[in-house]
Amino acid sequence: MSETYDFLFKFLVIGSAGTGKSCLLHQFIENKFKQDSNHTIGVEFGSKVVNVGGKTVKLQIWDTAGQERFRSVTRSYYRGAAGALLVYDITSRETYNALTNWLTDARTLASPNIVIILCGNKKDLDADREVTFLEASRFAQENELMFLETSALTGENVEEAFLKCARTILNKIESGELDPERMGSGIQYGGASLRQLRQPRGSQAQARQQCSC
Ligand SMILES: Nc1nc2c(ncn2[C@@H]2O[C@H](COP(=O)(O)OP(=O)(O)O)[C@@H](O)[C@H]2O)c(=O)[nH]1
Ligand SMILES: [Mg+2]
Repeated sequence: MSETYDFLFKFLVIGSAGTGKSCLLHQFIENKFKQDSNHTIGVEFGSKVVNVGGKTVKLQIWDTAGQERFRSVTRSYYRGAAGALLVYDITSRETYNALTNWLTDARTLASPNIVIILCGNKKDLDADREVTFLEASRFAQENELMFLETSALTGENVEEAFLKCARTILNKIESGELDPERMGSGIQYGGASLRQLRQPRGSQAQARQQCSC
């Protein structure tokens, strides 16, 4: 299977309980709104192969599986993540106020280089809005986050959020800012790119020549 993609990125979905993290993951993977959002405790996990800038990337996405309800999201959950969706609910200032804590955890427990996109979810509930777009975009700018308002209900900007984050990671790999080989980078090579690495423009032939003399 790994033959079919160039890279694998580990992603997290973080933010306060009830912001719509599980629904965002479900909408991205299944292309539909998850109606019965039962708060099961266990591992919630999804993966999807996407095309980003001509590369095939497998996104391996971890959901908190309800742990955030007990303020006990574990270190092992964060370990080795390349990207994260940091979610608040635009109709709940409380979930917006909690962002700083989530951000600190992500940067200390995952990696200081983790690429994060801030998602103001429940965009469809504009009438009940407690946090303006402008306020959140300032917060995003100050904290070097990308930012989108999303709706797991209508699907608006859901795929865009995951793709934007993946594209940024890919750009950082290509510019050398991120090293996929660093321990805990959250990035793995798939079979497609390994084939290219094994045969980089005639260098194998060169290596063989050197060996034989
Ligand atoms: N109107 C609306 N409701 C949403 C949206 N996303 C999630 N919900 C609802 O918000 C509640 C919490 O969603 P859930 O995904 O379980 O949140 P989590 O605790 O962050 O995983 C559920 O009742 C969902 O139906 C959205 O984009 N719009
Ligand atoms: Mg959930």
